[in-house]
Amino acid sequence: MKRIVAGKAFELVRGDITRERVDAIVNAANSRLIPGGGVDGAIHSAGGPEIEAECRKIGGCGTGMTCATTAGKLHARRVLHTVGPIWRGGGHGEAELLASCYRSALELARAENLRSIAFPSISTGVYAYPVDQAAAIAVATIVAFLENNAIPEAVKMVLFDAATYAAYREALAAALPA
Ligand code: AR6
Repeated sequence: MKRIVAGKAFELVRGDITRERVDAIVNAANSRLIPGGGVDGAIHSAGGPEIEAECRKIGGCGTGMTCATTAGKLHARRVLHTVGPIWRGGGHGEAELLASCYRSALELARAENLRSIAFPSISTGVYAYPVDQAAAIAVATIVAFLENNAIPEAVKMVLFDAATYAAYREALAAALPA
């Protein structure tokens, strides 16, 4: 599913983000930037040890914030590690922190002139954020950024399973009817 927002592409696809050829691949990391499971584990195992070495040097990243490293062996220039909130019922600032993940990653991409970027569904795996709510926040934040900024020019959300893809498709259809 694809939409054009202020001349820029916003696309949802199903797949494995480690296979993307883009300027920036976003990782759903943890605040210590220590390789974990899920998409984080997949990115480190496909990207090789250089990514972990840079993560170690950085030392950590706050929730809602994004830090950049090399992309190692991935077909990308940079990995942008963003730290999603752990779902604790919704009353602990989770929505604003999740929006901040997408915004800070997009701001870093703009600052580093990274023109294409791929996101996974941040926080909806191990961190247990309800996917319908997370999808609405992700879509709204990305659309607002594309409306107000020239770079990145292409944003792709790479969604691993059918239920996650369906949630994002509904959110995008609601935000931007065809
Ligand atoms: N490509 C795209 N999406 C993927 C891939 C992949 N290769 N693998 C899994 N997903 P999660 P979180 C999806 O748990 O909830 C780690 O241990 C997955 O199906 O990876 O933000 C970190 O170190 C789900 O839809 O991230 C942190 O400790 C989505 O990616 C913690 O998990 C996010 O699931 C972060 O948890």
